[in-house]
Amino acid sequence: MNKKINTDQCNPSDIRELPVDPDSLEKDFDHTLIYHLGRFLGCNPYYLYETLSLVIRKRVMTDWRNTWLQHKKKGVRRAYYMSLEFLIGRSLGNHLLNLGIQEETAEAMQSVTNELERILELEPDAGLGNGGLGRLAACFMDSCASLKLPVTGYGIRYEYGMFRQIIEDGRQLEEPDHWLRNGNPWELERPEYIQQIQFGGHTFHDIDHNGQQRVRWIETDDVLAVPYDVPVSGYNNNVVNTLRLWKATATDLFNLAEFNAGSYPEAVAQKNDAEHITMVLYPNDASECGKELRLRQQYFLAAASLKDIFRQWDKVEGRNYSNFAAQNVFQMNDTHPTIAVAELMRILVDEKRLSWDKAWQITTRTMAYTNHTLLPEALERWPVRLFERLLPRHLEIIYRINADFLHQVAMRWPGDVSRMQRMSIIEEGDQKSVRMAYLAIVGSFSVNGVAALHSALIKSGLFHDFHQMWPGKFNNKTNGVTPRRWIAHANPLLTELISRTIGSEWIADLSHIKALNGYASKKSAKFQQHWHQIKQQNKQRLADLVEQECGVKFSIDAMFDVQVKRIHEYKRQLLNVLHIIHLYSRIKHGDTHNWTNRCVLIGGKAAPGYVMAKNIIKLISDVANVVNNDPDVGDLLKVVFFPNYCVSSMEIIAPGTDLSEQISTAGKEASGTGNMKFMMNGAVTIGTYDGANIEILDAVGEENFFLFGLRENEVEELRYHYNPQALIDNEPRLAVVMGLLESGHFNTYEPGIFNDLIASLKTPHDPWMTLADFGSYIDAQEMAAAAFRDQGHWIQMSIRNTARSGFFSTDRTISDYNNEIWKLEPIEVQTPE
Ligand code: 26Q
Repeated sequence: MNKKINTDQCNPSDIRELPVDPDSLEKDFDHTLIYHLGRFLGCNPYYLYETLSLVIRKRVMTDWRNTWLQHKKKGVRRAYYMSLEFLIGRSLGNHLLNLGIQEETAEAMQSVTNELERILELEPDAGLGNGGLGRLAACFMDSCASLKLPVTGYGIRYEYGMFRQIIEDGRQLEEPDHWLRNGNPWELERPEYIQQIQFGGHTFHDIDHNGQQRVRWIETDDVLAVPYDVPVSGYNNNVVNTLRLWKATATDLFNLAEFNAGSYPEAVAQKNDAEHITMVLYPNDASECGKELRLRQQYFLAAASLKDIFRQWDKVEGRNYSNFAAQNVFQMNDTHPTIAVAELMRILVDEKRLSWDKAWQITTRTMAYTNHTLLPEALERWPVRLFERLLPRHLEIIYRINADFLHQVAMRWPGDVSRMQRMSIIEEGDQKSVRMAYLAIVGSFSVNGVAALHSALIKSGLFHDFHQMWPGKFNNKTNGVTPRRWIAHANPLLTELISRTIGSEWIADLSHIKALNGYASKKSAKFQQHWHQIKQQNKQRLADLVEQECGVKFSIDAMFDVQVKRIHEYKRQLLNVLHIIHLYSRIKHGDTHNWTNRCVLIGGKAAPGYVMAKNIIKLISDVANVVNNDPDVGDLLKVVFFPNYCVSSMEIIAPGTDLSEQISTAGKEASGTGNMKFMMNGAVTIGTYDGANIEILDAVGEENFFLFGLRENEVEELRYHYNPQALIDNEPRLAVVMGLLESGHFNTYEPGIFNDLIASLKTPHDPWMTLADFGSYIDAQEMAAAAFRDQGHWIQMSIRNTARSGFFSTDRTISDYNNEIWKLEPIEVQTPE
């Protein structure tokens, strides 16, 4: 075979690295624009973005290819991050940073624009995720590449990502996010690796010619999975890892019966059905949805990814799986891909013909599960009836797994029937269902939570029985965020100051950022002045965005007080609103001595079916409306609901924030990661003792953090005698706030529209116990306001927050995953001559 066209034997030095000097980039830009896109300067500026992306994509190709060749060498242990969500955001700016060609590119683009920034803004966000869990997956991919670890991401290429949020008359409307409309220069379709995925049908048990039991899954409705690869560049290290996203299409085998019956269009229309599987991301981020299409998505991802891994394995190793567990590890991002446990068993037993025990050994040595929630209502359960119809073979496998498991439980706790019922993977009842979290725990060698408190609560509460059975399985991996996107890319001014002051090692190893501590004392007045100037510039950038999006003017001398995250009762945006109403009422009463001007920004999406969350948005908007238009208020207080909060808006919001709101009911927020982005950018946190806030507090010290509220154990204790009415009666500030809220003052046109919200605050059964924390929240806000008036001191707190954020880099998180779970060796990728 001609060596030049045999891509599998292609030698790294065969592919030349393309030049990255400004002159070459400019020439390639012109050439690509004209000869590839067939357009000219002066075209729609989107094409300039597309052209530049293609030019930069060519610059990652060599490293991408070389990294791939290194990873597929025999004997390289690899990890696979399986996630229904990868909330990537924009890519072009991130690649420029990682490749170290920001300046060269800006210079090359001089003849087109002197504001490269404007071109980068034309890239649509890849919003393939809901929130924290999806963004975490994206930060993990960045850190894996930057740490040179052979990790491949597997996900779904949703045609429509997270919906676009429009605010009309204070209410959320959802618009479809057709992010692929203009194509996606960052993906590479790989039809050569298509997989066929089965659904439905039934099982057929017989005996093979060796007298062995054999199960066939037959008469299924099949769908094709087409992989689209997205490059993930490491920071300054020649590594480019792969995120492989699957799209569903119809098999070319049309229904012949329909064909012959003359129903050609009906037969072709099946294509549509297949493509529905990857059409849209489910926008519920914390409740089970029980929809068949969702389970189809989950199985589609698990099956396509495992088949892809076996395709590669069989090519190199043949049908010998004795080393499979030594060389492969799957990290499941929550229970969403957990059907992979049953699918791996099916492949090993039914297709590869291993014994059940051998297969189970391999499965439980390769699977690892990360839990992201403590809310019991968010644990996924699927009706057994649905499994019977969609995945009949997997249901049999799950039953067998459960029988073996319950046998173990019975051996350990003889006669403890209630424990068996509690721990069973199958939940009995009028609607039998499969508890996916239990399947994940039983099928995995590692189960981790995402912050210290969360991991402790998993062991003592949610999964207590399982922890008793297998204490060694359970561990903590405190979340992080990537400092490349969240400081170096999002905050170029601060990046320049930090690097000029302590060198630039912090970008690749954030533990170096602690050197900034030395600049937080009185001696470093000059540095602090620079720090302040940069914060003011970032606040202006945010203020401009707020004016453009909300039509409200923020003055940068006010404190920028920000809460951005999904809208949820447990995250307690309502508590924030109560504080706003408290401030408003103080203004109306002339109680403004020692005042700190504030601009409050709240943003986030509500799940479309979550009525309460949508009401919260309406309340915030209505309160904002009254506050912003009251002449008595003026600059003392401004409030906005920021529409369509997403990754690219956070890149502007975090650097411009003074005060970061992390105010969930203690014990409910698994970790939080927005809290870390704010901290890195020098915001000070006001927060409860919850999730990773605790570790942030630990890192910065109480003097640089506004802590308030009940602890997790106090919340649980109070539940038995929670009396919100007594709190209102005994706390005049709260009585005033509730009075104003109940008076209809914030929406005189629609009396009673907030009755449900008010009732949720006042019921003794309020699970989030919002009013219990009101007093201490207001006190903490007062302290924050006072602290902000001493700007010199505030700046020092700000610097200390950034300086002590080193632990919250996903490089640290991923090192922990690797040292304790994955155990991969970093793989060097050399630059070719
Ligand atoms: C489940 C079933 C059907 C449809 C949708 C879902 C679904 C989708 C997304 C359920 C949950 C999610 C996302 C959860 C999430 O983002 N959790 C957050 O994860 C972060 C990263 O670990 C933590 O920091 C947050 O505390 C946690 O809330």
